[in-house]
Amino acid sequence: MANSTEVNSTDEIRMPVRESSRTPGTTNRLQNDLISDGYVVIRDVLTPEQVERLRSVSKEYLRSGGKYLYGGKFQLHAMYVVDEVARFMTSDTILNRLKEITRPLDVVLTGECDLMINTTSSWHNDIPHHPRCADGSIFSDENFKVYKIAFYLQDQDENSTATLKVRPRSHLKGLVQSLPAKGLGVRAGDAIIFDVRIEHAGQMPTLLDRGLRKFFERIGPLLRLDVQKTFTVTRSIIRRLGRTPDRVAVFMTFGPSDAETYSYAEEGRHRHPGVRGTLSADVLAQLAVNNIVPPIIGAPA
Ligand SMILES: O=C(O)CCC(=O)C(=O)O
Repeated sequence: MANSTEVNSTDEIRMPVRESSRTPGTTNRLQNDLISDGYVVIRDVLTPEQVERLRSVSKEYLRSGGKYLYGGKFQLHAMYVVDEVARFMTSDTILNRLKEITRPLDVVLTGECDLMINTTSSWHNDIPHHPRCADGSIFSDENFKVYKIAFYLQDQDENSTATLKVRPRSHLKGLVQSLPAKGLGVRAGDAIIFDVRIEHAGQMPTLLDRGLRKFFERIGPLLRLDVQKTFTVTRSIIRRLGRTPDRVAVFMTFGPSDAETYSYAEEGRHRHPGVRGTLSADVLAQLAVNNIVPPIIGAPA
């Protein structure tokens, strides 16, 4: 059912919908869909002006900042380096949605917050290093509720090669290539929230991308080229010649304040021990008002 036109039941949720389930012990529709399918799309979270601003801040930063990677550029833990991204990702608009998902528990931000432009990505999940991935126990753990919120800052049709693809329900099964894939059609301003265990893929590398990367990997060391940079620059020339618009996105990982989220974040912290960041006083104040401790990954060891 690749690129199915079937719609996940929450695909049509529009802002500002407040489906609070204030009764303890009950779950709301966002929570139910995430638990069963492993992803939801929430429409119109951002205004066109917010999309425009976030896109321009991200592009401006990535012009000189970030790392050449996967055929594009990438900034890990972006909220520590771009204050406007931190402000944006911790705004009431976004935190209120996250609270709906983590309630009745508080929101925990793990500190993972990626900014990217024109990167490629094949099928994967975001927990390959988690100790409980090896024996598969993480996939049957119904208490594991760690999610990523993704903003793609351009329209991405469900059949476009650029759009995020998921294998619904694979978050409960592990890497299962036999499950049908679904392209998530979004408009700039929509949010996609997905379980970090779900199998997903972004803009897949084309045959040309694969060929170029192999070629640069072979000749790079001989010519003392930075392979990743050369690959990215070549792709960007090809994109420009083909008038392909930039593909820009921002991601942030979060979960409820429980043992599973803390353990996921700790594992990330060990993998990125060098990441030490500061958040502005305004961002820290906004987190405090919302009962959110500063993200674990950026905290001093
Ligand atoms: O480039 C994309 O859309 C995929 C992003 C992704 O795989 C991730 O954030 O884990």
